[in-house]
Amino acid sequence: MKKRKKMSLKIGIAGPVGSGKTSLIEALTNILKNKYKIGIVTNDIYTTEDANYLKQTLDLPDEQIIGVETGGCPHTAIRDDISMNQKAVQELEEKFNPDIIFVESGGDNLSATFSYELIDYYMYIIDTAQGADIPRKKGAGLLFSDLLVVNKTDLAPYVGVDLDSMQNDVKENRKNKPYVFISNKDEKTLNEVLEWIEALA
Ligand SMILES: Nc1nc2c(ncn2[C@@H]2O[C@H](COP(=O)(O)OP(=O)(O)OP(=O)(O)O)[C@@H](O)[C@H]2O)c(=O)[nH]1
Ligand SMILES: [Mg+2]
Repeated sequence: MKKRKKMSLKIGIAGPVGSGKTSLIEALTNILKNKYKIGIVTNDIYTTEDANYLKQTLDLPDEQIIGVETGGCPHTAIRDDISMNQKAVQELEEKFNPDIIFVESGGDNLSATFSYELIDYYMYIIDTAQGADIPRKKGAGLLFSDLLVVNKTDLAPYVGVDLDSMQNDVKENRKNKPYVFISNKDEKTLNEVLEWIEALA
């Protein structure tokens, strides 16, 4: 394990419902866990479903995964009143001193963003099956996140999405900020996300 004297690197993952936030955390953790100590905080409105799923599928001690049940607007819990998430992050830091903590937002709409009081950097994840026009519709996460992830490229042909044209729209709206197109079903496409994380860790 890499030794860190400073606080954990906290990476937020926001994005619309079902875009692939939990699946991305699962895939990244499976690769990163051999080199870094990982902690995970998930947000769901009414349950701890995502945390329960990750506890079942990941080879991590259950205590390193905390499910926050926000009980209300998912924006609020990651941007305005971040106290529930801060408590979960602090618990992980005090007990395990993780190198990296992933904080998954509850599935939301295009206006979700993280407070930088809670995380150091955040990804915003959309997917091709939501339609090619999503990048043109903009939104704070899409424009300003530290990394934009366009997931489910494997589904593009089935939903009539032209990836080249979507890429042009993403490029135009992101200006100089980074973005990646990935498919969680194709592990090698995760490399750019891994490189982005490792450059910060
Ligand atoms: N075909 C395909 N399916 C994917 C991909 N990534 C995720 N999925 C599937 O999409 C569904 C939703 O993925 P999740 O990871 O649960 O999405 P999420 O953003 O965490 O969802 P919420 O937490 O409910 O907002 C699951 O059935 C995944 O298996 C991908 O790249 N390609
Ligand atoms: Mg999820």
